[in-house]
Amino acid sequence: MGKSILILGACGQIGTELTLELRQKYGADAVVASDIREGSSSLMESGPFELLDATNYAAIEDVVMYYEIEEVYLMAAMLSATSEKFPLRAWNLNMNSLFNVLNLGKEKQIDKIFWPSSIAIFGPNTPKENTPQHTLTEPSTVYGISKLSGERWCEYYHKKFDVDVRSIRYPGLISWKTDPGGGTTDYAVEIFHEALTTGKYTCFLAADTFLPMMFMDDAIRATISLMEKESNALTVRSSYNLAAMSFSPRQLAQSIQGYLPNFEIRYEPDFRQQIADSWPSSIDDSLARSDWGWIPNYDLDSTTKTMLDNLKKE
Ligand code: AKB
Repeated sequence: MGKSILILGACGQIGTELTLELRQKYGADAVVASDIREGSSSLMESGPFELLDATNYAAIEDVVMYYEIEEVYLMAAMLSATSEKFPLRAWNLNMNSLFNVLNLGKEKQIDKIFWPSSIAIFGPNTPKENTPQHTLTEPSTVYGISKLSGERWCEYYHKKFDVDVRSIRYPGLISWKTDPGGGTTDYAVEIFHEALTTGKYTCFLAADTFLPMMFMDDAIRATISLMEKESNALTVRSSYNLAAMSFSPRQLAQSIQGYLPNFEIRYEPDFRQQIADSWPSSIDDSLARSDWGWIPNYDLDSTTKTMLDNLKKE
C-alpha cells in the first residue's frame, strides 16, 4: 500500500489546494480530506472526505486507524483578525488541534506531521526588514502567541519524543480557488475580486504597509517539498522562515492597474492595521533555501496576472 495522508482543515484556503495537489501526486484514495464542514465540489468529488473536528482526539484517532494514516497535515486554525475577536476560542482551536496530532506522533500512530506557523510569531520588537530565522519574537497578537507556542511544542516533541514534525512560517497567501477568512493579509485576495467585479476597492490597511506575501502555488510546492525532504537534512524543527515577495497595498493596486487601468483604491485602515504594523516587512528564508532547496516562482506581476486570468474565467 502507498502513502496514506489525512488533511485536517481541508476546506480552508490552504487545505483545499493542498488536498487537490496531494491527490494529483499520490492518487485520490491516498489523501483523506477532513473538516468540520463540507468544502468546494472539486474537493468533495475528488477523493475521500470525513466530517471531523480537529480538537476531538478520539475522532481523529478513529479516522487515522480506519484509513491506516501515515502523515497528517493539520491546516485547521483561526487566523489573526478573527483571533483578536475570540481569543480563547482561537487558543483552544490552534493549540488543542496541535496537541492532538503531536500526541498521535508521540504514540507512533502516525509517522509524519505538517503544521503551519506564520510570520505572526514575530512582534513589534523584531527586526522588520529581512527578519532572520532566529531572532527576538515577542508576538503581540493572540494568533501570533498561539503560533509561537505551537512552534516551541513542535520542537519539544521532536527532541523529546522523536516526532517527525515539519513546519513553515507562511507569509500572506494569495489564491483564487478558495478565499482566506479572518486574516490580516486577506486584503491581497479581496482586492482582485473587487477589481474585477466593481472596479474599486477600499483597503483596510494603509497604502504603504509592506508585508511578506506568496502566491498559493509556491506555498503548496514549498509545503510538499519540505514534507518530502529526508528527515536528517532538516535543521529547524520549530518552523522555517519562507519568503517570495514583499509589497504594499499601493504597489499591489498599481500592479492591478497595469491590467485594469480604471481600477481605483481607497484606504480606510481598521484594527487590522495594528496587527500588520507588528509584523515583518520582509523575511530572510536562507535556511529553507539551503536545507531543502526552496526557490519561489511567483513575483508580484506574475501573481497579479495569474489571479486576474483565473478569476476572470470563474
Ligand atoms: C493572517 O493574516 O492571519 C494569515 C497569516 C499571515 O498567518 N494570513
